[in-house]
Amino acid sequence: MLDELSHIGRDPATNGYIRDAWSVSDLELREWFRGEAARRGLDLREDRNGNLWAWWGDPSRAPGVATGSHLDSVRQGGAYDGPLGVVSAFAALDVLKNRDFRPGRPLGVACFTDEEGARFGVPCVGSRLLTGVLTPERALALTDDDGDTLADVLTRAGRSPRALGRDDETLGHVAVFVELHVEQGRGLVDLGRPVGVASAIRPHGRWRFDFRGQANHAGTTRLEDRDDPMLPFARMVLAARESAAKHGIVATVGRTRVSPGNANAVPGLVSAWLDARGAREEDVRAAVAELGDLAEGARVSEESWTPVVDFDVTLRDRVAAVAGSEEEPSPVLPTGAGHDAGILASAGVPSAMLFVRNPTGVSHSPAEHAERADCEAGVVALASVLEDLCR
Ligand code: HGY
Ligand code: MN
Ligand code: MN
Repeated sequence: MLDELSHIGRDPATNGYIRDAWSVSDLELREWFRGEAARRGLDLREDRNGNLWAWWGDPSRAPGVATGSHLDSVRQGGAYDGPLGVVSAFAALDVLKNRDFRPGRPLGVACFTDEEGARFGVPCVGSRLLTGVLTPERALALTDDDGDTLADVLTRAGRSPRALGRDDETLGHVAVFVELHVEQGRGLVDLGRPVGVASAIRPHGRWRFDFRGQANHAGTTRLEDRDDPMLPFARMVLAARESAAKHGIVATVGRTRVSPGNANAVPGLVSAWLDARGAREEDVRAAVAELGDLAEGARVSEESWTPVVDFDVTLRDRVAAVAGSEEEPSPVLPTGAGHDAGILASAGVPSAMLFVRNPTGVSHSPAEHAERADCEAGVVALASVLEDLCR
């Protein structure tokens, strides 16, 4: 299945993936999902927010066990972040069907829309709308670099923008959610283990900084006459690294937009997005506040915030014992990466995550990789976890 997906949205120059939400590639990936569900005779539903659910059994009769992830990617992302969880979900169902397993409760495969927020800037749009932590009004007004709003894009994709919103009926279908994901870090490779279980998702957020100046000629404007926004922007980037080190967090500026972007002119506006994450919310907030103070005159707006997620301990330990063994449970480790499972957990849906070893730990890069044997170990572990939860 990973091979079947490998050509969709791949940039031949880099082997990186560009799979923006609701792009042609995303629509192709959604068609692939529908085909896989149909091949297995699963009952496919697209919920009001565009998330896909493929059920074995009817969750409206009794809440079921759902497993899955996302298919969209960051720009120039890797092949595993997201798709590994969706592919492993279908593969785990195949393992159970081949064992003539009859689930005691409905078993579903989920594919959340727009997890990365690569196009509209907010991560986990599908799960945040589903759980109500993102309002339809805010979501529909989100705008991409071409000036298209999510409302425009949904309409073009044949969806109704007015349908968006918290979806208690769909939430009610999910008694427990398990997301398998390639590890985005070196925890498992350093432990020498193929599969792990998430203990927590560290708090993290995204802030937009707008530095305004005065556009002017690069050759004829004296230095003392300049109001160049590139300078406070540059100071903020360097200060972000210092502040992160001081507060024991991580801070990244990976996206900027210089307007109008002439090589021979002082820019009028520099926008920069700060991604800051840490073990403790107060450390992240303190670092961002410092940067806001330093960037006086800049407009700073919080684009998304995800509080700490501590996964349900009983479920976590049950999953670790089943994914590993009673004698040697799978290792339990935190992550600095956000996931739909974290959004569901924060909304009160018992959730767990399985990680599959990433030999280099590299992610959000074409270099992201997972060994086939580890991917298969992940499927076997997920199948055992689903079997246990479906009793
Ligand atoms: O950015 C994240 O933490 C996740 O990969 N969406
Ligand atoms: Mn990601
Ligand atoms: Mn992901």
